[in-house]
Parts: sequence; C-alpha cells; structure tokens
Amino acid sequence: RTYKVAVVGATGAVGEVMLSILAERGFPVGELVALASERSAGGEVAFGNREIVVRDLATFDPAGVDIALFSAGGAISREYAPRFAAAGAVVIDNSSAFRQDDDVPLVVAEVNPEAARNRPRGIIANPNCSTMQMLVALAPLHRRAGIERINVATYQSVSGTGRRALEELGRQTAGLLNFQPAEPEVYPVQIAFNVIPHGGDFTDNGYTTEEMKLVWETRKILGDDGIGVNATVVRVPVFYGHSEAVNIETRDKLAAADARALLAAAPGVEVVDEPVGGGYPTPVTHASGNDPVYVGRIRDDLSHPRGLNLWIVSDNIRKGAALNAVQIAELVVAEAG
Ligand code: A2P
Ligand code: 11C
Repeated sequence: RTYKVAVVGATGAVGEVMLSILAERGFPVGELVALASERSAGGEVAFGNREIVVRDLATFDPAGVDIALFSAGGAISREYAPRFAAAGAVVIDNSSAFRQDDDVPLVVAEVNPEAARNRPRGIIANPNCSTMQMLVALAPLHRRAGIERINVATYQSVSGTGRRALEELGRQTAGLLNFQPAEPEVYPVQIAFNVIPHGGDFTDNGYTTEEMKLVWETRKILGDDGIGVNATVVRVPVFYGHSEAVNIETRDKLAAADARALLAAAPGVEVVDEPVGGGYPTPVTHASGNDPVYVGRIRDDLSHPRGLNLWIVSDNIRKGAALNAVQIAELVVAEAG
C-alpha cells in the first residue's frame, strides 16, 4: 500500500531534505502534502522530479494523513502534532517539544528502533542532531564495554539553526571579505571567521539547552540514567555537518583497536581513521550531503586506563534530522507488514 505523507515545515532547511530523502529512498508515498506558514503557501518545493505546491498549515485539515513529519519548531509541534495524531496520523516530530515526555518514544533508528512501536500518543520524537550522531557511534561501544561517562565538545554547523543562519554565515563571510562589518542577526555575535560557545538558550544551571539535550537524550535513548554526560556545545562557521570530539570512560577496558573493529561493523557508521593528513572525516570532505556517521581519530586515552577518544562527524540535516525521521517512518510502515 501507499501512504499519505505530510511534511510540516517543508520549506525549511530540514523539511526540504525530508522531501528529498523520502523520494531518494523510494518511500511508499501515495500523496505528499507540503505544509508551511501562510508566508510560503502557494510557492513550490521539490519532491523527486516533481514540484509540490506548499499549503498553509493553519488551514489544512489533517484527516486522512497517515504519517506526518514535523520540522517547523517546537511551538508549531506543540500546537499541531496532537491534532494530526488525533486525526489518525503517526507523527514523527523533529522538535524538542515532546522528547522528554515519558509517553513519547525518542528513537535513533540504529540504536533503539523497537521503542518506536510503543507510542500511546501517536507521536515519536526524533532526537537532537548532536545526540543522534554521537549515539549511532557510541551505542555499539556501550553494549560491549558499558559507557560510564561521556565528555563531549561539539563543533556544530549553522544549518542546525535553520535557513536564516545559513544565509547569515554566507552574508557575513562575503561582507567581511569586502571590508563590510558583520551584522549579527541570528547569532548574538559574528559567526563568520569565529567560533561561538553557545547553542540554543542558556538554562538556570549555566549550561545551554543544546548541552542539556546531550545529557538527558543520551540517557533516555540508551535507557540508562547512570551515564554521566559532560557537554560543551560550540557553533562554528561550517554550513553543513556537525563534528564532535568525544572522550568516553567505560566499565570494561575497550582498546582503540577493538573499538575500531566494532565501529567498522556498526550500522550507519563509517570508520575513516588513518594517521595521515586527510585520514579523518571532516564536514566538508565526508559528511556534507551524505548519510553515514563518520568516526575517526580513535585513540586510547593516555590519561585514563579505561578512556577512549573519538572524532565523530555527520551531516546534521541528514542523519541528524531528516534521514532519521524517514527511517522512523520506514519502521512504522514495516510494522504493517
Ligand atoms: P515558512 O517558510 O513558511 O516560514 P528553518 O528551520 O529552516 O528556519 O525552517 C522552519 C520551517 O518551519 C519552515 O518551513 C517554515 O515555513 C516553517 N514554519 C515556521 N513558522 C510556521 C508556522 N507558523 N506555520 C507553519 N510552518 C511554519
Ligand atoms: C543545532 N541541534 O545545531 C540544533 C538544532 O532540538 O532539534 C536542532 C534543535 C533541536 O542548533
């Protein structure tokens, strides 16, 4: 059978890639509905080799939608996702609106696919991009050696912030090269030729929301509240692809060579780890536009008997958002047999 699929936020940085991945993977779409705000209603978005007219979410009747992929921000999800679910759709939500709710599963397709089946509210949450790529790589190591603590510093690209941030990086870069001052709008300070230790919003404990998501999303997805996560999130002037310098401490010793072998066999992972120039993944050389989570720089921690270092890079819009959402939709479709 085929499915009526709605993409909410179809004109956004994630939404447009959801559409292309649905087409690329040959998802059984009977009818595709592209939804966004009134501002872009009437315009067109690409779906495979077709153009689809964008419709206004506010006036759309969700009756008959089988699967809805949401990526239009938390406020839109909070308002509309329950309405789509009530109308019978399975909602796969890319925002942070429902991720912490006990009755909403938080699913990484390669890590805890079975969790997608138990969705009492008809909503499945898609994790944050930085958690997503980290856990695709760490879950196999956790299963083998028991991760007790994760220390992570991220290098997150501007596409994670959305289309306006992509434009801001381009505009500031071109401007500065032409001796024009950078005028920050999306970010609080200049992003071009700079790094900013700030992702999301600041919370009461001094950490940012992007940092705290790494803490509790990791525990929920791995089903282990004992894992310690120490995170620093940094925004860097990269268009697509998040990078992460990760140090783990495991219960059992996991040597770098063993970790490399485990990762080489892990679903969704590609190991790029040669100790020579270019023998490691970067956003531009590997991740951007591609599906895998790339892992390199796998090293024993010289300061800790059960410590291990890794460098994890992935396209935040693909595996970090749109691809995993479509993989969840594939899990839902597979349930039907
Ligand atoms: P629109 O293009 O009409 O503003 P990004 O994360 O790249 O900024 O994209 C956000 C997505 O969420 C866009 O598709 C945007 O549509 C959509 N969106 C934002 N506000 C609304 C709204 N009030 N109703 C529906 N879609 C919205
Ligand atoms: C970023 N990870 O790079 C973010 C954006 O919770 O889904 C996505 C926010 C989220 O800023």
